[in-house]
Amino acid sequence: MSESLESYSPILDRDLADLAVIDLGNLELNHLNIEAALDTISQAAAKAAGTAKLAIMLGGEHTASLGGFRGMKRVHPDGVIIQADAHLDMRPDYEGQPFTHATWLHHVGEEFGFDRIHQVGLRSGDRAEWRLARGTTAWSSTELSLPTSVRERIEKRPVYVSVDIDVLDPAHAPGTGCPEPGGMTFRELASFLYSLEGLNVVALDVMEVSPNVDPANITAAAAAKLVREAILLFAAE
Ligand SMILES: [Mn+2]
Repeated sequence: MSESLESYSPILDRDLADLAVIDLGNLELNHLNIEAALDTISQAAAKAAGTAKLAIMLGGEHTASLGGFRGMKRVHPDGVIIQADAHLDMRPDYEGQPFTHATWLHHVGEEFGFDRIHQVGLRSGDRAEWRLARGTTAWSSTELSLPTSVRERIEKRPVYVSVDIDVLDPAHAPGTGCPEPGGMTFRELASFLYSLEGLNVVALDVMEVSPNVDPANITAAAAAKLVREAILLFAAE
């Protein structure tokens, strides 16, 4: 979808043509078990976070974000995460599996501390997840915004932003595994992204984009534009 997208952002008045953008290619994960796949993702994320001003991952199953955050933390031990998602993803296990799109953030909390976690745009999860989120995370909200007090606590700490495309309303992103009504418009999500300017965002992923269930390519178009704006926002001076 990026081929049909302009490299210039009129809102930011910046152009991808002025930046060095490197595609590190796809990760071959299909033959790996989940632990090995997460290790592969983590190594790639550490390499990207260690060399680029902004490391980006595109997916794909949201479990991969656990590997992405692990890799980013190797380079930036003080890093925190901001997740924009319809779902809390905080179950301790899901259908008997420890590592899934519904549990990956629980692992982030257990491995690095639940106080590293900031969640926005939430509107789905079971009662235990909501209790855990409300009791332990730095911020968990149904709103797509971060209060000033939360921003001030993050200060200049390195930030990993994880966007589940299902934070958008299914009307704006129908091509995803778990569409959840009552979501955001693309403009609202872009505005949230712009609101993060000034934070030290060093890594970002956009996950759960499934073009195969979206014949109109609305979802991929949204993801591509969001990534362009993110690059121009956080990687350009
Ligand atoms: Mn989700």
